[in-house]
Amino acid sequence: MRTTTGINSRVAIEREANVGIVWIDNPPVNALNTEVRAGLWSAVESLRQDVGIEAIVLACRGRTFVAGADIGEFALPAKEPTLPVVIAALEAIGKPTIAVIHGTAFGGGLELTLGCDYRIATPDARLGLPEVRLGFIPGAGGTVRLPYLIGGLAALPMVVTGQPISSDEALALGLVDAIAAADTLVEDAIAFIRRVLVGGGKPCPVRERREQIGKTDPTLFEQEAALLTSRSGSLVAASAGVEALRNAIALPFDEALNIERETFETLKASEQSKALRHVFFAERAAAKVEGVDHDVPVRPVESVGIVGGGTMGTGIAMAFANAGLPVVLLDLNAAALAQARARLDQNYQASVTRGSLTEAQKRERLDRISLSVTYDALSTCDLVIEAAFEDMDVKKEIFSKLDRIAKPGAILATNTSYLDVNEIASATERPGDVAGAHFFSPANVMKLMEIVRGARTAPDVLMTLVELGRKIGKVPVVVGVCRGFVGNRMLAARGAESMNLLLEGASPQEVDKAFTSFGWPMGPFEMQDLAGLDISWRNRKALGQTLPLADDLCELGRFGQKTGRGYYLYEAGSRVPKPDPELATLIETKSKDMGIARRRIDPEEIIERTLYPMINEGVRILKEGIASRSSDIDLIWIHGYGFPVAKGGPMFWAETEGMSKIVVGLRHWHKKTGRDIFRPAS
Ligand code: T1G
Repeated sequence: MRTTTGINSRVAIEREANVGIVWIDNPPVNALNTEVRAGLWSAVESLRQDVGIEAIVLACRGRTFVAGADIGEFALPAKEPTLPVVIAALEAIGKPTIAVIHGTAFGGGLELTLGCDYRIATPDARLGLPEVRLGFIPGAGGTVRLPYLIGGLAALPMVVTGQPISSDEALALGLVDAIAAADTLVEDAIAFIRRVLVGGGKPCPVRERREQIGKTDPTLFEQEAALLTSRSGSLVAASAGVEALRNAIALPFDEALNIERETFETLKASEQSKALRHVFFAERAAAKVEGVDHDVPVRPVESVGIVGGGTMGTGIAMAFANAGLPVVLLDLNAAALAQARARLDQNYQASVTRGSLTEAQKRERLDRISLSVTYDALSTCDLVIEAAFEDMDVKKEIFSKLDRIAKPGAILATNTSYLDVNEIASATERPGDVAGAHFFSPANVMKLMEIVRGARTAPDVLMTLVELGRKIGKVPVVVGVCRGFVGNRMLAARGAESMNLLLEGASPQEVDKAFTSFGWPMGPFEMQDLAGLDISWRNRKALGQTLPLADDLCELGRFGQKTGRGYYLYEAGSRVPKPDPELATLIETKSKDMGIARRRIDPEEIIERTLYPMINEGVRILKEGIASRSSDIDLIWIHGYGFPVAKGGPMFWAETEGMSKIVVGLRHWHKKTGRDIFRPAS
């Protein structure tokens, strides 16, 4: 007979003859908050003293094993017992122990399992140390016990990239000892530990197993470490993780453990970590749509139609096909469709060449995308996304056709980047089913999905798009209707000033350098060359707007990489930007014609004059209710435009700089340039 004793509200002990099962129950993800740690510590103490108990099983209720320390508690001073203390007590319990893993054993969760002698997992479990993504290193022995168990080389990618591994991989590495089906998991764990008892029953703590770590090849380790850290961006935690592993290899166990904890504490207090934790919670907050009941039933989406076979249309098609959904790609122009087919093939082939996709996977994905020149092919789709030319009349015509052809209940979305979603919806008899689904180029890569809520968009349509976005690996953010929505509206504020900087004396490479030094993957001019200058030019012309210099470049046919010239020069077949002396002359002449005196402009001025107006626009967007939270704006800039994630997004960065500094800066540049920098032309 089994008896259960509650230790506190989060931890209980179940006794099954001579085996004690410690249950953790802290929904939703069994995070190790103070109460769980206190409960675990008491449970371990109680079972250590219990002479009737010979072995211990550690398991979790709910959907997952422990997903880590409670990130929400990090802002507060750590309370006793800390996780290292709990794990040390478990490790020293003097009886064989086994951790039972289902769902995710992440961070402190995985470290907790390393305090046990054995680990058993379900086939679909994932094990990882994602701490680096939160800006610190594991703080409860992960960088020491993991390499003890699986070797320094195998531990390296887990610590430096934060990427989890599957239970099969864990089994191959010796991180788990057995795999068991979910419905018999705990019973199998009990049977496993009873076999250990029969076989002699001595505990074998990880700290005493130095065999694998001793085999770590130092040359290979350093080579791999250099490669992985170079790919990590400027994350301090990535190189700190490597250093912690070096310590585990070279130093005595306790010494390495103490240094790990000190580094963890220092990094936890860093600005980078605060920013990354902000992003973690921002991503979860964005899934909650203001004013919409979270439990509203979503519409099933099992097939997707896309109108328009251009770059965006094909990118969006790939995003869905990659996630396993069948797609119909429509273009009325057969030649455009043939080009789309070639582009799809080329893009997938590039992944095969890079080694990220197998030939068979490429086939499978291509087979999921069928091409069509007639609208009838869309009649069975659950969702249709229009990705046609950016012109209101064109879009309205498409939506009125979709209204006639799409099945009842189908969601009709537009990928417009600027236009009024309400006006587009008015071309249908079902505005409740219409929303914006704004992807970012390249749509199969960039994670942002701006979901535009029209005045009449139905709540379940919004929730369906949010859920679907997450399913295909995007970060969906719901925004309201205005010209350019959140991202492009703020981009316009930045664009106007970056052009003025060129006219006043900065070169494109100086502006871009200031951006990359700030942490952006590329500067605004390199980005425009990549995207093509002609797109915004066409857009300006349609609106009767002009932008000095940018228009001049387009009139000269300098559209960027695609024409070999833009703000930079590109040699045939190369994507490497080179400064162009011809452009320098062109800019100087333009400055003279416009009567603008040229001067040296330093990187601080470049950053202030481009980012401050953008932040100012962000504040205005919040006041207008176009974005519901400032953290939504941060996500849009991180996942759609490459704002450095380690700075937490423009609004978070502005808070850390101090909003008053931004306002003072804006006033200063307003006075100095004589322009209304608070309301840049857009
Ligand atoms: N702490 C606090 N809350 C957490 C949490 C955590 N570690 N993980 C998830 N949540 C909340 C989340 O905010 C959301 O809340 C709900 O759980 C569901 O999450 C000492 C220092 C586990 C794979 O980094 O990767 O251990 O919004 O929507 O898609 O070395 O959450 O519903 O109110 O994401 O099923 C290391 C982070 C911590 C794991 C589940 N661990 N979490 O994904 O659901 S540091 C992590 C995840 C550490 C030690 C250190 C994912 C997930 P709400 P969700 P999901």
